[in-house]
Amino acid sequence: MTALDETAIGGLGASRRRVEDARFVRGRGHYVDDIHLPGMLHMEILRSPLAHARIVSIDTSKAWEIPGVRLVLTGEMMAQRNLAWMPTLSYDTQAVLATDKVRFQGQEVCVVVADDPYIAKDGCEAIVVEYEALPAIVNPEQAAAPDAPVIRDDKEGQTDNTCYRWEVGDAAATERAFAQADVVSSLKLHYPRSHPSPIECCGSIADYDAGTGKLTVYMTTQAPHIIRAAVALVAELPEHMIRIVSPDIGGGFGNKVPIYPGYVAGILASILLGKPVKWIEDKSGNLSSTGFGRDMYLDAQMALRSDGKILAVRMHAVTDQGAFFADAQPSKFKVGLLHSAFACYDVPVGLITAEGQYTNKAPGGVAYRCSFRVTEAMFFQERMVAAAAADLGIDAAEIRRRNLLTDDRFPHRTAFGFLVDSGQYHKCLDLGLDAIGYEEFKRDQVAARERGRLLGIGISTMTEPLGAGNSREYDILGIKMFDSAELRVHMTGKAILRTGAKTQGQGHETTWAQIVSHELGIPADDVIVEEGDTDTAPFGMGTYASRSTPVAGAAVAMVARKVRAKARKLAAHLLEVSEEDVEWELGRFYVRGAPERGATIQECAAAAYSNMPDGMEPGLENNAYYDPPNLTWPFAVYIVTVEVDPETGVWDVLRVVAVDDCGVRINPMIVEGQIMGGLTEAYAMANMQFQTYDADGNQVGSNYMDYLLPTAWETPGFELHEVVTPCPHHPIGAKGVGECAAVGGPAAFVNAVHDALASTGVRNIDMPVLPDRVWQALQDGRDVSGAPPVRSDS
Ligand code: MCN
Ligand code: CUM
Repeated sequence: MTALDETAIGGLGASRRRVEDARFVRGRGHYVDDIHLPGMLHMEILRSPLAHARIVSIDTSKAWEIPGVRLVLTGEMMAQRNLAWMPTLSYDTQAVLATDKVRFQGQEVCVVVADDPYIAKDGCEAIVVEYEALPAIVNPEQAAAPDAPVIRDDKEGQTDNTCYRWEVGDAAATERAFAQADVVSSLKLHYPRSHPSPIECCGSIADYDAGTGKLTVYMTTQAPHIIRAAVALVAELPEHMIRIVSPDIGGGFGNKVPIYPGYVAGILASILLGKPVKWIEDKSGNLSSTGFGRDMYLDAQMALRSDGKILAVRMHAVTDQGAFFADAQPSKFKVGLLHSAFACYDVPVGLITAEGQYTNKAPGGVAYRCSFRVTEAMFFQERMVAAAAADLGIDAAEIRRRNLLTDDRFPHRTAFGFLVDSGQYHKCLDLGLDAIGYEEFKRDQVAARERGRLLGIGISTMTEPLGAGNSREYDILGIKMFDSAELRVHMTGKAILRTGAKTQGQGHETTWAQIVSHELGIPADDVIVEEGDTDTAPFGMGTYASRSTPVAGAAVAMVARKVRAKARKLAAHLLEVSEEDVEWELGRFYVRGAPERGATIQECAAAAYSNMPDGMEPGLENNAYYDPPNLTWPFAVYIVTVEVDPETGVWDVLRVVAVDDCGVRINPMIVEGQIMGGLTEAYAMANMQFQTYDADGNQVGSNYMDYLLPTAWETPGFELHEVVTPCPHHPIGAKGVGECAAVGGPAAFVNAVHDALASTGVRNIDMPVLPDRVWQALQDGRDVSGAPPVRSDS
């Protein structure tokens, strides 16, 4: 017997087919809405039609009269139980059901619980709410105006609409660097609101058992343990009597991290009625009230030497937070990890200032496929670099070559305090340029222009901090950010692995088993992976910010190593040698000097239950908590070519080349799937997804006729390339990847369109770069802003 073939058993590096797809592609997934409990009732939410209004009165009497209606809850009834407001993940408060005012269109005002969802909807329609309309604020500039109405007049001491101010960097050193600059390049832009819009909307079933006092909530959450802690604190229930179960999730993309009013109202309704209460959000509810990303304004300058060397950056960001500051982000950082901007470049000094404003819009700023505002950071960075190249008349690839960190610079401390672990940036860039045929395209572009055709090429190079914590710096609501895994090997060598993460489609059931396989030589098919049930899974902070591989994945490797250490003792016992004389190869221990004498991991497992040495604790299982020493820093190069039609402003994507370095790839096929998905979302944000507001605060884009999701028809093809720089501090050398393409992709598309318009003097067209905006820019030779309010007739 010799070591196993790792690829054959589905270990590290195997493009193993996704085990979850056996049920997903055959319609056998088990989502919240598939769960039917005996006696279950249904809840619907009445939402505000107005963006900003005082509530004069609420008359629910007609709803109570409808047969089948069991409960109508208003904000006032919630207030009697101290539940009208709930804490957010950013130390703010959010209305569960409105009491005093409504603060955005779509805000939750009442809920109705009934025998079926249709009766509940009828109940909502029978409620009469009298509103006294107030002026609506739909952008931070209006919010900051001296005479602006105070949106959050519920908050003691809040006299304006400012929600936070934050700053990082060295102001004095930045000033000095700007004074030395040959050229200062400026850019102003708006990263619009966008919405994760997962296929499955949010929902929950709260099931309070009055007999045992136990509350079980089945729900669509990416972070079950955080929800359990929050429910314990908000509802004042004992934590061990709360069980949160997150079954299959139909996509999360950050939308399922926050705590939504529907969950809270559903829990109270179940406690009051003593029955299970199901709430399943509809599409327009999801698109209008939950988890928006971005909505950030940038005003930036870059100090440059004439040869293209970046001397300093200054960025001022203003975030439109909507009515409640509900971002999920580490508590120290008020704009997430925006200060990861320029981490891949050699930028000696910089200053970032930021402020948030409350507006009459749904709570925004929640992460959408971005590790806490990193999407904005990288978009701003790459748009600024492109603008600087244009200002200096330097080629866009060349300016990156002159500023990207070289391999000998790692680990690199950035101007804003991060420690970037590793990378081969120049190799990635060269590979990408080569793949797209950069020089040749540039020549073609000139020739095409002479014939009146507008071709453009856009580059985006970026690194991303993935895998929060470490626990020294990262916490959410005071809970330190780490993760865990628990591994139990059964007598026959089969195993169950549980982690504190929660897959939403990323494929953890497939990939975690591969890590176990790599560490223990147990075939991946013999390892079942379970996540999402707080009664059985070990504590963890959940899946977002592409932290699962960096943190939970590391915990999987660590727990497998603990199990292997015990298996070694069992092997020594079976082989009748001392432990020091036992060697390991994949799947098997053997005697040093006598490799034919060995014990497989399965034989060790059997011995753990049937033949352990005297005095040894039986069983073969363990757990591991992993507190990462640093974030992991993947790197990517995205290059896009486009052709813009000067007559219509329509732009077509010609080619998309991606080079991703996410360290060691556990499952290359899954990694490629993640990159393709991310690029699709990047393209959608750049090209078509439009969520905005008119001057009255009416939402434009709360349905899929207006908010366009790309289908296979619109989505361009992607050409993927790989570089591997193992992460120096991760047990298997892996870095996160789940968000890279969505983070770095948008700038590549947008830079490409701007490159095509290079001769027109247009510096910026805001995303989505809609054809009418491009056309307008071409007509006027001027920038086009996409910031709200929009004309309501457009
Ligand atoms: N992986 C790998 N090798 C690596 C890195 C990752 O094989 N070096 C695999 C992982 O094992 C995992 C997948 O790739 O199966 C993504 O891993 P990771 O980068 O750790 O990201 P997470 O698992 O933490 O997923 C979160 C990330 C986020 S934050 C969003 S948003 C997003 C994304 O994943 N939402 C998704 N991708 C998604 N994909 C689907 N299908 N659905 C979502 O909701
Ligand atoms: Cu940034 S969206 Mo993901 O973190 O769930």
